[in-house]
Amino acid sequence: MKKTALITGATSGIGRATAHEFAKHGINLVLCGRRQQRLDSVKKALSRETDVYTLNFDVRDKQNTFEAIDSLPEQFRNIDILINNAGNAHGLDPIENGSIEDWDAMMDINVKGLLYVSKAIIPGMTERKLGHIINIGSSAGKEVYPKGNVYCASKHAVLAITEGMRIDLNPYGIKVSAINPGLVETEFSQVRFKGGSQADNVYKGYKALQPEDVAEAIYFAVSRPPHVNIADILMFCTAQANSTIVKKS
Ligand code: NDP
Ligand code: 8X3
Repeated sequence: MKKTALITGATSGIGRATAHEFAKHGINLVLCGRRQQRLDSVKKALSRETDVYTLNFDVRDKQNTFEAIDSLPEQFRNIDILINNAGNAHGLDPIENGSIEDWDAMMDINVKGLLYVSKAIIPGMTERKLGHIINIGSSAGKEVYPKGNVYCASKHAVLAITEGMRIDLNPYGIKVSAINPGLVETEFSQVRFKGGSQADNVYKGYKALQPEDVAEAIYFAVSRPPHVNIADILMFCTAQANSTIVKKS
C-alpha cells in the first residue's frame, strides 16, 4: 500500500527536493508552507507521479497548524512519514548584538513549530502503532559556531527533541530519525541575511551540499526495512570539515 508523507517547508530547498524524491518513489504527499503559489507549482510538477495535497499554514500559529492538519481529507489523513523540515536561521550576530525578533523567529519556527506539527500528527501514529518522524536538524545542532548562538540553540533543541521522541515513542514502534546537514545551497542564506551580497557569498568558492543530496539521505532513512531505524545522520559537503572549516578556492 502507498505511504503518505507530510513535509513541512515544501516550497523550497530541502523540503521541495524531498517532495520530488518521494514522488519518484510513489509516496503520496501532503506539502506544507506559507507560499501558496509555490505549493501549487510543486503540486503541479508532481501530480503526474503521485497524489498531492497542499496545506498553507505558518508553523508559528498553533491554532492554524492544528486546524490545517485536522482539515486533511480522508485520503491524506493517515500520515506514515512526517518530515519536520520548516525552519531557517535569522541573522548571524554576536549574542550581545542579536535581534530579539530574530531569536523569536528561530525558536518559534524551528523549535515550537516543529512541536506543534508533531503534536498534531503523533496521535494518529500512536493509534496505528506505525510511523516515521524525521526531524531536520543541522550540524549547528551538534556544534556551536561563532555568532551562531540562538540558531545553534534551536538546532540543539531539535536534536534533544528527536532523541526524546525516540525514547517516548519506542513502545509504539514509531521510528524517529535526525538528519543533520552542514551547508546546503538553498534560500537559507537569503533568509538568514535578508538578501544582499552577504547572502550570495555563502555558497561561493566551493560546492555546497545540494538539497537533492539531503533528500536522498532522507529517502534512504525512510526506505529501510521495518526493523531498521536510521537514528542520526551528520552530512557535509566534501569542502566542509566542521562548522567553521570550509575549503574555498
Ligand atoms: P529554505 O529557506 O530553502 O526553505 C525553508 C522552508 O521552510 C521553506 O519551504 C519555507 O516555506 C518553510 N518555512 C519557513 N518558515 C516557516 C513558517 N513560519 N511556517 C511554515 N513554513 C515555514 O531552507 P532549507 O531548505 O535550507 O531549510 C530547511 C531546513 O533545513 C531548515 O530547518 C534548516 O534549518 C535546515 N538546514 C538547512 C541547512 C542549509 O545550509 N541550508 C543546513 C542544515 C539544516 P514558506 O516560506 O513558503 O513558508
Ligand atoms: C545550516 C548550516 O552552518 O549555516 O544549518 O548553521 S549552518
